[in-house]
Amino acid sequence: MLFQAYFPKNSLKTEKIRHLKFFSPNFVPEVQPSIRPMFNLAPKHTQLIKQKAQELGFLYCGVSKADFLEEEAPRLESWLNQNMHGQMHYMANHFDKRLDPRLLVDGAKSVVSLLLNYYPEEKQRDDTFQISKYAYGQDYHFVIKDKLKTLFNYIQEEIGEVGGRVFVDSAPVMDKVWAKKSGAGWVGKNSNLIRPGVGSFFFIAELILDLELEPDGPIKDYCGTCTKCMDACPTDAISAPYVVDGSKCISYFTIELKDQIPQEVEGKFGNWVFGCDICQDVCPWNRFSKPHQEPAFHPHPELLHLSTSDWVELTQEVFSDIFRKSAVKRTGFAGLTRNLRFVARETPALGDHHVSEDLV
Ligand code: B12
Ligand code: SF4
Ligand code: SF4
Repeated sequence: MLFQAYFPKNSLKTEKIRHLKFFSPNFVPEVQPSIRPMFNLAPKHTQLIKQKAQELGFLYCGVSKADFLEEEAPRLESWLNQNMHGQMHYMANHFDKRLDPRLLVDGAKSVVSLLLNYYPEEKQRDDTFQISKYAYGQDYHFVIKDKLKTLFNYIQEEIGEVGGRVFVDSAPVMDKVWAKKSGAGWVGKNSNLIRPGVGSFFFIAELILDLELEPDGPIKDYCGTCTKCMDACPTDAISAPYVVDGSKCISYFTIELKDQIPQEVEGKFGNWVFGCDICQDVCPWNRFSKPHQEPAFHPHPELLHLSTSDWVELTQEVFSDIFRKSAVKRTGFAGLTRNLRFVARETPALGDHHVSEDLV
């Protein structure tokens, strides 16, 4: 028997090692490289995690080695130096941690990247104010965090004492970069992660673990000569292929900016009042989008049918009811009405609906 060859039965020392180390999940015996693969548990553990992630409804689960993001460091630095984060001051914090997961989790060895589809079966009517599809249902932070915790608990039950943390947009982690490294897709010219045969309407989350796993490799970039997203962006926020100037993006103005929306972008928002999906809607890869199967992401039934005048007459009460658990609460009622006012004033071509003087 193989075990007996390394741990002769009547050795006291061996018995001690058996108890202390052998049953520890991270234990890799110090043997000759030619024999080591027999004890390499990384493939088995990786498989277990991927299988459970699929059961939990994630559309992809991939692994990368926790390491310093050398290629991204100068890009992030230049993005920040050009003030492309605008008033998103949190983006300038924790520069070192954002580039190295080992500074977030002691002894981190692997980053497990997970994708969760949010593409809705039914969309809002076209002739009214629009909110991004990602915000139709319940706030993804809570929905995904629950799933991540379930996955992490499962790992600890099945594999043993594994240290780590779960992340969904909740800490300085470069979600897209890790997902790209794990083979989930490529980062397109609109700077979103795109998965072949799926598109880009999904969230990204990760587990950073002190467990050795089998890394997946990145895939190729399939943008080719296409520039549809750059051509369609109404505020020229895609300042160069693969670079989004966050401070010029409609998503920033309508969700992140706390001040008044500046005059120079008046008339450029179309009918977007919370986020913007334009550079994803025009992306040819999103023709492959299929509706999600996540009940928590189903919209409040009233949301899909709100007309322009319903939006304009929105009260705090209706807002609280429709967006009770939604990410739209991030702007609050005051923020959303600021956006409605801005768009209603500058976009008269919203159909024949009368826009109330209250908002204009
Ligand atoms: C800040 C932020 C924003 C900001 C800034 C956007 C941005 N592109 O950074 C604003 C508010 C504008 C925003 C908008 C949106 N966001 Co956002 N956002 C984030 C956040 C918190 C950080 C992103 C980040 O690190 N930016 C910093 C810059 C430096 O990174 P970057 O854009 O990836 O820049 C890379 C490129 O510029 C590239 N690069 C630079 N030069 C060069 C040169 C070459 C040759 C190459 C190849 C690359 C390259 O390198 C940089 C570093 O990797 C992430 C969550 C997270 N923790 O990661 C979500 C996240 C990126 N957002 C997300 C979403 C869904 C959106 C919106 C679609 C929401 C909406 N509908 O309104 C829009 C999309 C806008 C867009 N086209 O990017 C998802 C993306 C999912 C996906 N499929 O990719 C994320 C991952 C949230 C999540 N956990 O799911 N977002
Ligand atoms: S989300 Fe809208 S504003 Fe932002 S980069 Fe894409 S198209 Fe431009
Ligand atoms: S629209 Fe074209 S260039 Fe832009 S992300 Fe999609 S494939 Fe790439």
